[in-house]
Parts: sequence; C-alpha cells; structure tokens
Amino acid sequence: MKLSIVYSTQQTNFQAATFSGGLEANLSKISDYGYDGVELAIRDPKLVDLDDLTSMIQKFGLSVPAIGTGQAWGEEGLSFTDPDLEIRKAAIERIKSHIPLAERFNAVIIIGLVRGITKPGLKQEQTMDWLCEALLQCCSSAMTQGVRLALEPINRYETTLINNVAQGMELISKVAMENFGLLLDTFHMNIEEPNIEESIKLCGNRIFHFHVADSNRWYPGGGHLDFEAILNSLINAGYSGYISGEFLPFPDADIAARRSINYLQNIFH
Ligand code: LER
Ligand code: MN
Repeated sequence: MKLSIVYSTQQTNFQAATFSGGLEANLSKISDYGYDGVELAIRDPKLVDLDDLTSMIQKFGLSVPAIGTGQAWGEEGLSFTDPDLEIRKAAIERIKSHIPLAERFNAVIIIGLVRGITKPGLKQEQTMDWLCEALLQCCSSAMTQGVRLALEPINRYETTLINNVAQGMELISKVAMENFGLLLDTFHMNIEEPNIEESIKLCGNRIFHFHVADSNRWYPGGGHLDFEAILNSLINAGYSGYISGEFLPFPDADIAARRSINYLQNIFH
C-alpha cells in the first residue's frame, strides 16, 4: 500500500495538518521519510503558485493522491449548506476551482467541512437538499475532467451532516454520480462507527481515499486502534489507493511522521 501525509500549503488553524508552511523544506522531508505521496490541503488554489508547486512535487518524486479543501470553511466560512445563497454559490465555485489541479495530479477532491453544518433554526431536510444539490453540481463539473470527489464522514463534534459511513452511503445513493465516494478517517470512525472493519466493508469500492490517525489523533501506534485489523479489512475491501497520515504534529511533525511510517510499514511486512 502507498503512504502519503497531509501538508497544508498555507499556515492553518486546522491542528491535524501534520506539515505546513515552507514548500520545498516540507516536501523534501516528506520524501526523505519514505512517503510516496503528499496530500495537499489548499484553502484556495488562487493563493498557490501552481507551477512552482507542480515542479517541486516532481522534483521530490511525490504523487498527490488527494486535495483537502476544508480551510474554505475553517478560515473563510464557505459552505454548501449556509442559509445565504451567495455563500453556497461561493463554496461551489471554490470546489470547482480545485478541479484543474486535481486533474493535473490525478487527485481526488476532498469534501470535508466545506459541506457545513445545519445551523440553528434550519431543518436538516433543507440542509441535506442544499448539500445534494451542491455535490451534484461539483460532481458533474468534475466528471467531464475525469476527477472524483470524496466526502468524509466527520464526527458529531465537528458537524451535524454525515457523521458515519451508513449516512455517507445513503448520500451516495441520493447523489447517484459514479465519481462520488467517501474518504474514511480512522479518527472519526473510532468515534462514530459501530464496528470500523464492518463499515469499511460496507463502503467497499466507494472508498476513494483513506486517512489514518490513532484514537487520540496522534500518529498510528500512538493510541489504541487496531491498525492491523483496519488495514486488513481495507485490503479485503479491494482498496488500492493511498493511506494518508492526518494526525497532530505531536511531539513534533517530524517525529510523528517517522513513527507513523515505521509503524504502518511494519504492519504491511
Ligand atoms: C479533515 O480531513 C478532517 O478529518 C476533519 O477533522 C476536519 O475538521
Ligand atoms: Mn480526515
């Protein structure tokens, strides 16, 4: 299995972006530690020098399995389910603006917290309708470029919309687009899934991307999740994509990144 780790092109409030800041120094470390790929967290493609980014990624021989977009919500408040139509439109445009880069790298576009939450006073049915509509628009645009979107079930303390795999699979049926699937994250699964291995099986070929962090959101091996069982069920589900580290930079980003890759490689061997 191929391993990647999250790097944010901007400094960010999101604590589990393991690496952020200086592009060249970070990519160099990620490649030195033995990672095959880097997952890019990009608030807005307009803020990034895309040619520089591409040439640095090529220089270090890395792949880009996925592009994270959650900072559009975390730092700008854009969401698919805001009651303000203009904000919903801006969120859709922002996600569409990631499509050319995703096509260039053959990366999936992650729909994390940009889906938003059901704000007080709104009905869940209404926000789910807005969510489906936004996903349909984004998936239709992405489809013409051969790009896939992966929505991440996120735990109840961060959102009210799609907390677990069962809800995610229901959404997949509603959206009914071939290029729409899920990103599963072991940190959220540990909180929300009745049984992590069974939920992986349920998601099957709709697993478009996979995040690993341990129960405490430290590097795998730093908590009490059974990664051997989790990774086995992922292989049995036919998943052949990247396992992407998204964990707290604890005790620091470098130690966490090295401990994670050692731990995961030992399981594979
Ligand atoms: C992003 O991948 C994630 O896992 C969420 O916790 C974002 O808040
Ligand atoms: Mn995640």
